[in-house]
Amino acid sequence: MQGSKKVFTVTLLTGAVLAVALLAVHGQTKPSAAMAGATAAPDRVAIDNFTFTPGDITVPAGTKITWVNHDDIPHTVVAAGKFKSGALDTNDDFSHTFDEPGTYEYFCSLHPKMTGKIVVVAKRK
Ligand SMILES: [Cu+2]
Repeated sequence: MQGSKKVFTVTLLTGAVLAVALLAVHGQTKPSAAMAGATAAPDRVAIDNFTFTPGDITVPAGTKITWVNHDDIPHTVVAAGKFKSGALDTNDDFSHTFDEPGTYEYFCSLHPKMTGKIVVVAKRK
């Protein structure tokens, strides 16, 4: 009797350890999957130190991109014939929704060396 009770206890303990191990593995996969989802569709471009960051992003059609000026001088966001912001002062933002797939190169009309690119791909089903 005493012997079988011990075996039963050990079995329970092993089960508990396995359950914890499984939970730990499961718990680790969840945040990384969420992070992959977050990086797959960036929708903000910071303007910082005369640079668009990220300068080159790929998004699915229908994505609304928002630029925010973090510099203490004005910048603009211009893609000839496609979209054009006014002068953005510090912390001002400008948004444009990209419905059509294509490559959109843009620049700052006040500092034409500042350039960036948005690549819009067909929406995944
Ligand atoms: Cu500028």
